[in-house]
Amino acid sequence: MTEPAGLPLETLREMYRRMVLIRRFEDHLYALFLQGAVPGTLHQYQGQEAVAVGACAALRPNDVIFSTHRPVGHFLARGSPARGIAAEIMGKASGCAGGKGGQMHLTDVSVGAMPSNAIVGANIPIATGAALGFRLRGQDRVAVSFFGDGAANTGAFHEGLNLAAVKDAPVVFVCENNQYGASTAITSMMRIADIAERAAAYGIPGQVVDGMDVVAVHQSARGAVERARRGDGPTLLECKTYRYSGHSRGDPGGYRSREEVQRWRERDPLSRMRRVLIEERGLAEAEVGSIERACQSEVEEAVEFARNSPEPAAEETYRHVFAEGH
Ligand SMILES: Cc1ncc(C[n+]2csc(CCOP(=O)(O)OP(=O)(O)O)c2C)c(N)n1
Ligand SMILES: [Mg+2]
Repeated sequence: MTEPAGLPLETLREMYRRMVLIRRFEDHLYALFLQGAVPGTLHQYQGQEAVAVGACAALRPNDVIFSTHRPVGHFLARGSPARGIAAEIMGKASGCAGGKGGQMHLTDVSVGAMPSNAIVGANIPIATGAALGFRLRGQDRVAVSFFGDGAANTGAFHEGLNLAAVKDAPVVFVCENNQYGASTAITSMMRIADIAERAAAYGIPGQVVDGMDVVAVHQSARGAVERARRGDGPTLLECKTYRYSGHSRGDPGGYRSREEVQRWRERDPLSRMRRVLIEERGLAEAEVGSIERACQSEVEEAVEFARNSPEPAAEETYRHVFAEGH
């Protein structure tokens, strides 16, 4: 574990809280999905919590994040309320996108969480464009693009990184290498061991990060965000991580061995942080327990809110399709 001594206890505690919130939220949604209460599918984030939380903790309120088909962790880490996310996933009018987006298209501009994009790799040039816009307007803001290992093989990745590099755009590319693009192992899709190496092709720094260690992610993200804010340009962070679930809810994950999943679970980011809080930072077990209970209540309350919310009205169907007032 990266030495957390430099970080205040309050920061560590809050990072732990957000990771627990994500885990409990995702576990609860899975149970609801099995009961048939969730329309569509789910792309879940259990196992990857340290990446979203470590990176988002390095941001200021007016920075922005761009997410993917797997956005729940990013949105909760950024501070988007669990209620609006739960309601969106259940297709309700009170959802953060009015129930029109569903699980893959969360949006909460009020916290700088831009509409998530389910087209693999597509947010990379978009985040670059947003960052370039900040720069041209002389704004002191940074954009973060989260994407997977699969996205690193799309054309958008290469175009986006190159454009960001030549323009010194204030963007941080956070590649969540969870070892698979759907059912395809990364080892059968790339000849290189580290995606971070690709940064060299664009003349920007690339760094491999332990994505199961929230402190490591946070420290690397802080460095990259500071560099971007200073005007020194983008960074590629490759966070090595793992998703415990299948790719989406219809996927039992039979292409992975039980031992492999177990090996990664032994490095669980929540258990690690829990140990640090109690054993290294002297937080009482009871206090950690109360953080966990509070997260559970927050999730249950959010789901109750979502369940009791109305469906969107039929007249809403064509609203937000075209820009209004132009
Ligand atoms: C351009 C495009 N191609 C294919 C898909 C179908 N698809 C959705 S998610 C996914 C795998 C993405 O893998 P990765 O980028 O590693 O993200 P992860 O699911 O592991 O988080 C694929 C192929 C898509 N949504 N967009
Ligand atoms: Mg992947």
